Amino acid sequence: MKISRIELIEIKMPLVHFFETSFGRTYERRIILARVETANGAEGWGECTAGETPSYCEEWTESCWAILKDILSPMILNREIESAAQVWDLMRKIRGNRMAKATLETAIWDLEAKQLNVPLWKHLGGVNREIDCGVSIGIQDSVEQLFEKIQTELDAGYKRIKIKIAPHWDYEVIRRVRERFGDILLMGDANSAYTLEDIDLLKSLDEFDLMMLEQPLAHDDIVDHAKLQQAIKTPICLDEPIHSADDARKAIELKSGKIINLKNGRVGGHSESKRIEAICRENSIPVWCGGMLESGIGRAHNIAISTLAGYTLPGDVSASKRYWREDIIEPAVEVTKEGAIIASEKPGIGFEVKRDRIDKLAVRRVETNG
Ligand code: OSB
Ligand code: MG
Repeated sequence: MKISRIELIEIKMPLVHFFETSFGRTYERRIILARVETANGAEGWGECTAGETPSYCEEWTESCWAILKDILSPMILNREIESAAQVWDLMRKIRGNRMAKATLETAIWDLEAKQLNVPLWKHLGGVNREIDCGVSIGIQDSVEQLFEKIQTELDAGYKRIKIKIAPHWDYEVIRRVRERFGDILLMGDANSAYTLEDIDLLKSLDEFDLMMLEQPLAHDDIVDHAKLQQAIKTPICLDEPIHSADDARKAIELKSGKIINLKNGRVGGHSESKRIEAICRENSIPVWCGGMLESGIGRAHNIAISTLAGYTLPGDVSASKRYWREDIIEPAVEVTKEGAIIASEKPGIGFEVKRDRIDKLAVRRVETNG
């Protein structure tokens, strides 16, 4: 296939409720969408998962816009592309910038699946049409507010609750959540808010039987995490430092953690997610699909990749209405009363993209063709 047109569109969408992590609060998302098109009019959509500031990682909306527009789009445009699986290699000369790369890479996977007239999840090698869902609940203004949110999600059927933690919002909050909700599947995500100096506090969390503790230490560390894992019972789940299959291999070798939160954007797209899933499966390391407050397009890609065999734990991929008053896809992503999402049997990402809504939300647009 040949991509003859690439459209980048940035949209602005307010979240229905702010989302707070140890690195800050988000009220409104700035999301870059990519639409790739072939000469015969076939299209595919991808979403950039970078945040509004370089806080979760170095990439952010502005850096991704620049690199997508000036560097990556020209590398893809009018090139003979054998398959979506090869797109990663076409961008190999550019270091890092994986969220930007994933935007185009996933769009081309969608396009290819549509051309083959198969659902993307099947095209990626998925085996479980039904995926288990959990939720990620940000830091709240009060524990009562957190209780309310947890109750809402449990009532909706979600199978596991993740709460964000930070030094002002950890031991006592988790203790009260356990006391109030009993033995629900519960985990904490620190987004790198601690260091090894906090080892006593991190050890003390063992008493709560958390399903896992996500990314307690530095965003770029897998060495201290190995030391910490030796010292605590709670399984460590790595998020931020795993960018590639090689990173996953090294973390497994070092025993830096027992679980990986696998995010498409962070690793550069579906092809790298597939490689990481395979390595983790071979080593009996469970993976689950994380989220980056995606709009419907990124969410649909997350659903598709979550159907692979190695994604054995409930992920952070949940219903559109938890984030958006009105999503940019149709139907919106819904979760069953049993806390599952059923992947669509329609071709590609399996959802209709609401172009009108995207145009209404758009704050800038650029097109590369030739
Ligand atoms: O660490 O998993 C994370 C959101 C933004 C940045 C980092 C993270 C998150 C989430 C939200 O936990 C997951 C979601 O609901 O999309
Ligand atoms: Mg995380």
